[in-house]
Amino acid sequence: MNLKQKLNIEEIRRNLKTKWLGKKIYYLSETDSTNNVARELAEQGFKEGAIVVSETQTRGKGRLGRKWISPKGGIWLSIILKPKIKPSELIKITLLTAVAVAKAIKEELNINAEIKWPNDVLVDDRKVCGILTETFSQGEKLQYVIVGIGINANFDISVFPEKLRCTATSLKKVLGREINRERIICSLLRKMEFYYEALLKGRTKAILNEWRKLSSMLGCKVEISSFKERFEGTAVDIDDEGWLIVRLDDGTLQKIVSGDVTVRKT
Ligand code: BT5
Repeated sequence: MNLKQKLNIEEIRRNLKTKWLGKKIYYLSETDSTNNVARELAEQGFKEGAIVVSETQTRGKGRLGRKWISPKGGIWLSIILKPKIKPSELIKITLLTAVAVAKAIKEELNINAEIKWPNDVLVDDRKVCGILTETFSQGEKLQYVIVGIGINANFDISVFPEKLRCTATSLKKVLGREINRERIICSLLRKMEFYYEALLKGRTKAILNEWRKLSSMLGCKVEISSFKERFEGTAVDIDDEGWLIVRLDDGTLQKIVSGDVTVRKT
């Protein structure tokens, strides 16, 4: 990798307009998973708002033990948070992160980014970002939350296995040029701080409304697959808790608390 391709952490520090988020940046050129490093740092007592960013990950993690492909040129970043919220509210952290990512992409790059419940950001109907929220508790008490954000930024999608090339994309592919990763990171962290503070102040409704505006799936036919079951319906809305509401073909409404969603746009 030449020097130009490396993240300029000084530039991020200079341009970051947050109060507390990202004020401590732990930078690595390679690691297994930034979420794992962030966890170690949280265990060592690193404060809320510290972030870990790596040029590449050798064992990037998706949900449910899935693999996240993390070549050089991407944005692989984890944030330590210590929210005083109920475990049932954690989904809202994933949702507000998706809002922050989608807005940062839209505003900085002038392209359309949409959110797919619960943890994807899409461009041109393909996944450009995934979010992995992991929580660590002691007994009943939530100790900290690690929010992992993976954005396919400056690499060609030829690095993906063939199957993924139909469902995933990169910002470089969409724009036909490399983007300024530092700017995206600064914008994303600023928005993340804003929406996270809104959550702590109880302004959930405003966050969920932003989510609705950015969602590509409400009103669409969806297929839901979870551990136990697989079914089809129409995505109607998210409720006040952030769970997805699906209308089944027999008219009944079902609340989805976890699972994978495939959107059928036709
Ligand atoms: C996610 O899981 O979408 C969460 C991804 C979180 C990645 C970040 S990177 C920084 C931090 N450190 C980590 O170790 N993780 C976080 P899920 O919804 O389960 O999606 C995983 C699935 O997406 C895989 O099974 C593949 O099908 C697909 N996939 C893998 N790599 C991808 C990529 N780079 N872009 C798009 N899709 C990908």
